[in-house]
Amino acid sequence: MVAGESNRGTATRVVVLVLTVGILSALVALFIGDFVVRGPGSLTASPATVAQGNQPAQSAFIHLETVASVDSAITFPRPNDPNPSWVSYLPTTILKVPANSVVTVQIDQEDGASGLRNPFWAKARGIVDGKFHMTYFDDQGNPQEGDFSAIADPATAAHTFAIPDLGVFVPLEAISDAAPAGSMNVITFSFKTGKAGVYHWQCFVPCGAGTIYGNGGPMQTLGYMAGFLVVQ
Ligand SMILES: [Cu+2]
Repeated sequence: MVAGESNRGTATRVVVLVLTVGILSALVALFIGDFVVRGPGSLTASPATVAQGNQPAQSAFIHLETVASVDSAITFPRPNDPNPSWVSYLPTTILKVPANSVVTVQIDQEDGASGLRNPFWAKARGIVDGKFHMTYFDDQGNPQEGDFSAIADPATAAHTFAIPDLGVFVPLEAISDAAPAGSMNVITFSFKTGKAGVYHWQCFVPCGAGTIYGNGGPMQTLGYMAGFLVVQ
């Protein structure tokens, strides 16, 4: 072997190595970029428009919807979702709210019952006055309204709205089988935020139908049954 051939061999190996590293880097960048682009957007609380009795001056309002499948949304359609058949909170699960304030949440609940595995979560906790307001449909399909500290039967929970680190747990009653098509239960409650921080929140009903124990898919994916409350 002459020296020239050896140099050419080395040069070829270097070129192959550089190309390989370059291609791998590009793939990693594409993967991360795709995740960032497709990740859930955020929803910033708007100033509260409804007087809430004795609540502090600083207050905020968040409007959400829970659906049996993303493609059946009434209030917040989310076209081009990668999982249109998944159960979900809408429009997103990344919620931005002010620190040291009262946050009022309205949830348009349209899903049927999955039931709570632990009846403990049927009781509301950590909310202002200990009660949530709910308009709903009874067993006869008649519209009803009232203030509740719990849902009567843990088996009729569709979802929960829970922020464990803030002690907030709210059960969401399933839509009655007798309710007219396209109906929703509207659940409203308030909770207080303290210091700034990022708090995980999630649903505690194993509502991921078709997954192991109902705890896969939408229960494990940001933007469906879990998210972050950004207190700022
Ligand atoms: Cu759920």
